[in-house]
Amino acid sequence: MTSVLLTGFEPFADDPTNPSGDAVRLVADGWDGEARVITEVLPVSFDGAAARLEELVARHTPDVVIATGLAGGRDAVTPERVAVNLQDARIPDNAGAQPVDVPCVLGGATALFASLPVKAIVRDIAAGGIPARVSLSAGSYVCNHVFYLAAHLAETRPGMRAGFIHVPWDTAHAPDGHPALPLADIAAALHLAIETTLATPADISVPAGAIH
Ligand code: PCA
Repeated sequence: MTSVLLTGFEPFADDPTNPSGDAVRLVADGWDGEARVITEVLPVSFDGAAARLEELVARHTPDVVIATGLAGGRDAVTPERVAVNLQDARIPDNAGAQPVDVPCVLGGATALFASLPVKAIVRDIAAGGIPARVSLSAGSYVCNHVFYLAAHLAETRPGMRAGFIHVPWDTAHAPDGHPALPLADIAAALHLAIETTLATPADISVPAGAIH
């Protein structure tokens, strides 16, 4: 049976909740598809999240890994296209670590692409009435780190596809005046991302780049 590992994150910085972790729990509760979906909420810790991800991939040997996290301030669900081999933390992680200018994987490629069909995912989420667009930077904090490791693991595991989706704040917890989406929409978007990935072996070719 096809299996999908879907991860979110625990809260970090000033936020009491993290919509990625909350949405992943909702997806698990509502999943009725053919594939087996394994969900996990990762610690916001460079070392802790990486170790947990490696353990989960080794234990479950998923066909697809979709990691997700919060990008507070974004106004859309954003599948990430590129992971960079760089940890440069503006704030300490939840374990107190603040790596600066350290590679995610020593000797690894400078950057790795997602192997999810990011453009088809955006198309299908947007068709569901939820704002979505491809992102070309996952930053240099814990989310990028987990994304890079997932993409790195995918390189050594033929058949495994991996990527990352950043989500906005959820409406109930966004700071005043900031963009947000209802948690149910964020969960629906992640559900669609799984379905699209399973139905789309190769991404569609449509423009989704950015001029800046
Ligand atoms: N967002 C952070 C880390 C955890 C999360 O949900 C990030 O974008 O790196």
